[in-house]
Amino acid sequence: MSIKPILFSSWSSSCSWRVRIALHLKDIDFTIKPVNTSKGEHKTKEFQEINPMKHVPALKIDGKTLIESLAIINYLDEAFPQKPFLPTNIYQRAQSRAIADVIASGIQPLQNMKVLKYTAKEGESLNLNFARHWIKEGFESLEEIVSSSSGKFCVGNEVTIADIVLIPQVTKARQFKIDLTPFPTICRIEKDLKVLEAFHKANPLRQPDCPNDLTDYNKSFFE
Ligand SMILES: N[C@@H](CCC(=O)N[C@@H](CS)C(=O)NCC(=O)O)C(=O)O
Repeated sequence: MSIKPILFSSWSSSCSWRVRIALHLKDIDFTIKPVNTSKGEHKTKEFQEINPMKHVPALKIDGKTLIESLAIINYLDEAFPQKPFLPTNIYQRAQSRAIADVIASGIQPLQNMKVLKYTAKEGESLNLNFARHWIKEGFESLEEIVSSSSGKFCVGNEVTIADIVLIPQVTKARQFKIDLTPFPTICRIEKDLKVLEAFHKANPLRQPDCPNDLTDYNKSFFE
């Protein structure tokens, strides 16, 4: 890898956050190119050439542009096999992928800004109840799944792709004001992951595009 990878990322986007965690876990030095989704920078013609889906993240690496956070994470795992994101046991590999998919396909798309704008009722800017409903339901399933798969982390005692995807989603749940007390296993795993260096570095509060006028209340979701 001759040129530093460039990550098109938005500080508070959960999907960008996943890729930042993965890059840090692999000790890859990268540059962040902030994309301000609140200002619609992901919808410009210029950005559409990078990601036709008009989503962050995207990663320029090895002379190519990659899109879709899970595909990017899997690319990184294949290109940099040290500290793998999947266990060696094939059943646990399937469990790790399943947890990542439950969040990436079953929860996050239903809280995405464009969905909440599109489903908003008259007088609302975002349909927050829609997001809350699906996050809560998703977490009920997720708690059951991780209760049987987890050791210290989501699957056994090593960090896997499931943990990479879990952390940003737990914060999103908090931002959407979901009561997390019915999900003790998820909360325990979150606590153990947050202290790891890669997770600390990838935190939205430590990103170059994190606004410097965030209130303590808004900061508290990420701490
Ligand atoms: N499946 C995609 C989803 C990406 C995605 O939804 N990104 C959000 C931020 S987390 C986004 O760019 N949303 C823009 C919008 O809703 O307009 C991935 O995993 O990369």
